[in-house]
Amino acid sequence: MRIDIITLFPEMCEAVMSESIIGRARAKGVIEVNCHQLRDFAFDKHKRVDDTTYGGGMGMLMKAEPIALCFEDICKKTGSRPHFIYMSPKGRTLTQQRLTELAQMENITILCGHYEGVDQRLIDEFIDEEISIGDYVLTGGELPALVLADSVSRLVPGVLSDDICFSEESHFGGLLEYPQYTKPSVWREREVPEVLMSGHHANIEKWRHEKSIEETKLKRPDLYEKYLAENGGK
Ligand code: 58G
Repeated sequence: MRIDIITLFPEMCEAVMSESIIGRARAKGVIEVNCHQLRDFAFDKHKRVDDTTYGGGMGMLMKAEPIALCFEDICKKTGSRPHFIYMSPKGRTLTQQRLTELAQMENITILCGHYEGVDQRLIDEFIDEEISIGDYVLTGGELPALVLADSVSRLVPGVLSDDICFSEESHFGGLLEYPQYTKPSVWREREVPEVLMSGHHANIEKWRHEKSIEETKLKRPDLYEKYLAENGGK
């Protein structure tokens, strides 16, 4: 998969996407990430990427043409028309389900907005999908774009090592994950649940499933209700 990010802060995006698992996946060539400086596509003498809004109001908006030119350059470089996503609080909230669909795509391009957003005509002409990472407003689209790039990348085959492989659905089949423990077996007088030390795999499975249900009922009653509706008698 190839991910292109259009931003006024390419170094910020580059830095985040160079660390840890994502950085390693890029080095291995399993994913390709390119961060583009939008200002390089502003061809007026002041390299303007923003301007005042028609109809008044105090805010500034991002101009359409630099974004269009940057995206068209990406199309030329990829020899394709990538799925073009705008990170926006107006978008549909990102879910693990949508991520599994996006992970099938060969090329995605992510636009990071600033100021009060982007000229609506750019959205109407080019944007395939507006995505939000949650109901709150940030100063820029970079953090949401990086959340999307990270969460979609880890679903691409070869990005995660076998021992940290992901579960197919979000929340482990509609439930929250069971509690987990590592060494030492006693920490500050707290012991690891005995069943986990028993080596009895059937009992361990049963305990984990019960804990998952308990945890979900307590912390996410909305998910628990859905789970009950789908798994009725069981
Ligand atoms: C209102 C305010 C509309 C994504 C700002 C558009 C982007 C939150 C999210 C904007 C974002 C999210 C300008 C700054 C988009 C633009 C950007 N804030 N919830 N802010 O995913």
